[in-house]
Amino acid sequence: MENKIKDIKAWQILDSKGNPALRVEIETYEGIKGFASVPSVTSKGRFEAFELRDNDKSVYGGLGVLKAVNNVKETIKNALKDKCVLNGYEIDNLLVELDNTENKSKLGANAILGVSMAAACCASKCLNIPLYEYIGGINAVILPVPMINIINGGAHANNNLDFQEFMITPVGAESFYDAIRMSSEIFHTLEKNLKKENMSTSVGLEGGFTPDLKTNKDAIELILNAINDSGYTTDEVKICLDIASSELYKDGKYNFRGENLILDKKEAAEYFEHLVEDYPVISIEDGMAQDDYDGWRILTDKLKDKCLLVGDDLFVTNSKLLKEGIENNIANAILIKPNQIGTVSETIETVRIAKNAGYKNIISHRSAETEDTFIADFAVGINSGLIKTGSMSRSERTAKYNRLLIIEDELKKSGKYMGLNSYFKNAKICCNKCNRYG
Ligand code: 2PG
Ligand code: MG
Repeated sequence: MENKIKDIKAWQILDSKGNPALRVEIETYEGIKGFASVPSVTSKGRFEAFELRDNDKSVYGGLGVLKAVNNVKETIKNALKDKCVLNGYEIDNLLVELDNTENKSKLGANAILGVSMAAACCASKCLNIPLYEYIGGINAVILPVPMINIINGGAHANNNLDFQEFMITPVGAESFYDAIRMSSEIFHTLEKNLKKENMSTSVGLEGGFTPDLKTNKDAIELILNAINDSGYTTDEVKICLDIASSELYKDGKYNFRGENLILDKKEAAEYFEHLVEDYPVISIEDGMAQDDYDGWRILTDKLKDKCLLVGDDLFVTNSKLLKEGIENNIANAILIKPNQIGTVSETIETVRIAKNAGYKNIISHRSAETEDTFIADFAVGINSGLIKTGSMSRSERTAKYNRLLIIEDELKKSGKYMGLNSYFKNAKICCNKCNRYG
């Protein structure tokens, strides 16, 4: 019975927003166990895989996941018992077949992903190798450059900023260790600067500060000051933004409420073009709304050689939607969130398609996270080169960075931190005005 599944357990636990989430444990006959917890979301893409909630309003406001827990403990356990846990693809295929819906609405993508991740984790333990090595073999050596979200806005904060995430990315660091040190220093300088100005230092859902500011540009300026006051230059530390535009899009227009601007798609693309010209912004996520294909086309034509244009709500880690985007020359990068699609192997397939098309992939956390660190290993396992997993505060965020620090130490000399090359092939640092690379 070597490496065969004996038991699968599941629990309702809490995520970082204090809502129910799912934890799964898989055990083999040899007593080897793998665990995984599944994150959740605040600003959901329209075509994300289905997250099964109990919808009983009298309990946890309807957000319980006991139906998903039961699906794991009964239907899924019955189907996977005695299967070899080392065969991740076979397990994932079985889960997809068992559900047999387009969006995993029968068993729930949370139930399915929990089992898929726990199986990968259990398999790595059976083989006595780290999870990243199970996923990527000896080829898994690239430490991702982090995008660290130090100011939160939009649906992730209770302030008046429209953009959801203002991130720093330490492209000039020499190692992941250095990247974390630099980012932590900048985060604390920003905190000091906010205090000096009597501004709030409360943090939002992803651990970034949530000051009330007049404009999105004010937030960028605050970050630039913090970079400078920490002794770094904008050659070493760049800026990434998640606009989460689907939240701002109404009747064909983009509403930047804080700035009193209502822009059509062409004007919105010009607005972003100016941001890239005026600031060291090297990545814009969801610059246009998930339904605004024309807007995406205009934005891609304008900025594809200057900046990463990342599809999150646009692609929802779905290989079909990504292929459509590639065929239509939309965006040049994809955000990868395993729970948007529902199994580890489908996530890997989407990454493979992105890489073949020359699209960068960024492994991402969710706004409602747990202490699970699967995505840290996953980022190294698939050599993604880029990760975004929140700020330098809140343990559910730092847990992933902490795991990467340990992975870097384990990999020793074979580990590689690619800096700006993770963003742009053969990147050369150039002047901040034109921001052209490659
Ligand atoms: C995003 C994510 C993570 P959410 O929009 O990229 O930062 O947020 O989980 O709310 O989709
Ligand atoms: Mg996003």
